[in-house]
Amino acid sequence: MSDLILHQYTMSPFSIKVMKVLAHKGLTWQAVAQPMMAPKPDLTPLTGGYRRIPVLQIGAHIYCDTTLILRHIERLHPSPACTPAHLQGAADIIADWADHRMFSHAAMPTVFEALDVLPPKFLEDRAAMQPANAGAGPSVEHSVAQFQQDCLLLERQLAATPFLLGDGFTLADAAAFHVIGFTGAAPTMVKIIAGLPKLSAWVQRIEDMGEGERSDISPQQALDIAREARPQETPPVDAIVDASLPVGARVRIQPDDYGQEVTTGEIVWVSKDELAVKRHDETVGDVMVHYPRAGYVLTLEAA
Ligand SMILES: N[C@@H](CCC(=O)N[C@@H](CS)C(=O)NCC(=O)O)C(=O)O
Repeated sequence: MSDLILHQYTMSPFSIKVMKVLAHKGLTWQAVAQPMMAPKPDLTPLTGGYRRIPVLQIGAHIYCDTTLILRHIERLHPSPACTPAHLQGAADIIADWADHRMFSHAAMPTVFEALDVLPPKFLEDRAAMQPANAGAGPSVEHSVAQFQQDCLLLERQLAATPFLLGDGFTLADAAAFHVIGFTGAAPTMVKIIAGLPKLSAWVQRIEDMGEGERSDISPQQALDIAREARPQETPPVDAIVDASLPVGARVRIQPDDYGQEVTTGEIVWVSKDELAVKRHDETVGDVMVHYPRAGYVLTLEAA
């Protein structure tokens, strides 16, 4: 039985990003179905507030955000590598573009065209995830036009190489694919992709990869696993001393883009790109929650 537990839901594009890497590595993993909308009473005991999906659980360790989830899976299962070392920086930069820029162009038009397959109140739930000063944002028409431009960039690269960074699948493909795959319920977006032959063939290649060796467990089983495990507090070899985030201090962690629910915990260790905090929850006991530093506002609480 694998100890990788992915909290996800079927229509979650960011979960697909992780699943494609699990497939590439041929890994066995367990899926827990979480709700598409808040509240998430079987998730927040683990995260302490963070509501976004997916979340990776390994015993009493909780990993938030796909950037960190995939980095951690790579540490645990380095072979086969998701991305060759000489392409890692480029893949990270493309993934950041896909996760933020391309996703922001795809999200609104897709959701508006797929409303009949989404739960009632979905729009209210997603509107509440935006920061108060977010404003109305661009029109649907503008977002579609920008998504088309994004697809042209991908088509140009895929005319030269079968995958975005050459002959093999990398993180760049996982990230771009999850956005493209998400638009599959929206006829306007499907038409854009269908008009681009190299992109369409690449979509099919990645769909054919599957999702690794998946089995499903219940949210309660996942909570039981966390409660019965103990977090390992030994810092990793790349832990650093950072005067702005001292070990033992209490810190508030908040996404800087959307879904800004706050997690609070005691700092156990920090590295240049990750933070691990300890929390106690009455349902699951002691857990350690891990965040990437990129994309998160970290604020020390007054002592
Ligand atoms: N930066 C985050 C973004 C995750 C994200 O936006 N996930 C979507 C689902 S695919 C989400 O959480 N939507 C709101 C929700 O599920 O409550 C990551 O890479 O994990």
